[in-house]
Amino acid sequence: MHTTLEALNFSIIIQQDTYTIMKTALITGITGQDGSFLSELLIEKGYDVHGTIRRSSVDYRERIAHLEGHPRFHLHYADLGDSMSLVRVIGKVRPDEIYNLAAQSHVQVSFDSPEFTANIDATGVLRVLEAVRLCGLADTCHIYQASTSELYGKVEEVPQNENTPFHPYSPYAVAKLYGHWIVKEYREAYGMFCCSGILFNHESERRGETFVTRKITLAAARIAQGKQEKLYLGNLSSLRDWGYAKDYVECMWLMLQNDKPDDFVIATGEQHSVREFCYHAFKHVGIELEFIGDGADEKGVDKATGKILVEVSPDFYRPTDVVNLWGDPSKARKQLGWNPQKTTFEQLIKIMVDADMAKVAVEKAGERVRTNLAEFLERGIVK
Ligand code: NAP
Ligand code: F7E
Repeated sequence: MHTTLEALNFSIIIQQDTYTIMKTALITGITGQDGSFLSELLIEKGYDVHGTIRRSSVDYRERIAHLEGHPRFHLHYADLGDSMSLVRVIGKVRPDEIYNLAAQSHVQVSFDSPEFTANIDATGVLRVLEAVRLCGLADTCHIYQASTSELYGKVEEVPQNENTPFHPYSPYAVAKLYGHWIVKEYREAYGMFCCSGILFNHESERRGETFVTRKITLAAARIAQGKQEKLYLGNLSSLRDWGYAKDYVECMWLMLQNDKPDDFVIATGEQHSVREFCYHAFKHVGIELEFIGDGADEKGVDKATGKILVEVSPDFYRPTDVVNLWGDPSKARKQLGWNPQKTTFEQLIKIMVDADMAKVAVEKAGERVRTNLAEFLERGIVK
């Protein structure tokens, strides 16, 4: 079959007698933590980057504000719950690569909004795959699906690798399991180049403020600067394999450059508890915590002053909680040449705490009110 460059949607940039073929990528969920880092990476690699956004009553898109106006950065309205919007955008952009990062990504929230979560995180993936087929791109477009370590849920093996059985343990994980399997199905049924990255928790200074790591680093910064009294958390013994989001988006890209589509575990290979994360975050702002007591009575006490700074609130307990995630990234290291240990656990905490110390230092009174409200909403105190 004869394929023209135009049909492949390639653009050529000619610069001082050299030329490069510019690829086009479409990122769903571009406003999120990963979407923002991935946009930066792809722009740096010379891609034309398109992303989908949703209409919001607040127009400021904090994580990508610095990219808006860049000549190779474009935004389009689309929603994973709306097939027509996806067909329209994919048909218009005709991407070489799609990174499907859009999702209702909060596990706790999935217990409150299970149907919405299923519609976006499960059926939404199917909508993207079908849109690619309908637009005639099934043979050319490489697709990345944001799968998750939550699929292992009530874990059946430690550490977890690509062959570990799944046991999803929240509405979020059950929805993501559908997404994972439908990607595999389209790969086998239609020969499409689609891959799932089974990513373990990855964090950053851009992480949403109600995920546990960011909640801790913000609280440590506020407590250190006298702007917050106490931090309330749920299960302190929960274990996670936490990496740096900036390192993980690199692996998403590597998967789509591979010679065959496949699924990969992306993790650091190191495990820590919520308690440990807390200890190191506070230590970085000059407060040494000592944890005393058990379960809901456990407290984090400032060793120097005896003040209780961390308390457990059962409001943050989940109906079913995933408590033992630990990934084995050997396959990604060997086959993709990815380095799982680029940013260490302590370096990650330092990056996050330093950013939050700077943010809190210039925080205005109004911004604090917003934070407190977010905390109350998460604890179910304000309905
Ligand atoms: P995030 O910060 O919560 O970003 C989620 C993105 O999805 C946002 O851009 C959000 O848009 C968008 N979105 C939500 N509902 C949508 C809808 N109905 N239609 C279109 N877009 C929608 O999440 P993240 O941490 O960057 O994670 C990216 C992806 O990886 C998600 O699929 C997540 O489930 C998965 N994942 C994350 C981790 C992790 O540790 N971060 C680990 C494994 C897998 P708005 O800004 O408009 O809300
Ligand atoms: O919880 C415990 C909580 O909300 C981590 C998402 O990106 O990673 C993320 O999901 C652990 C859980 O992340 C609080 O019970 C204790 O055991 O930070 P989290 P998550 O649920 O692991 C996966 C891989 C994804 O795919 C998701 O999209 O920490 N925990 N106390 C708490 N969690 C929160 N949020 N708040 C607390 O106060």
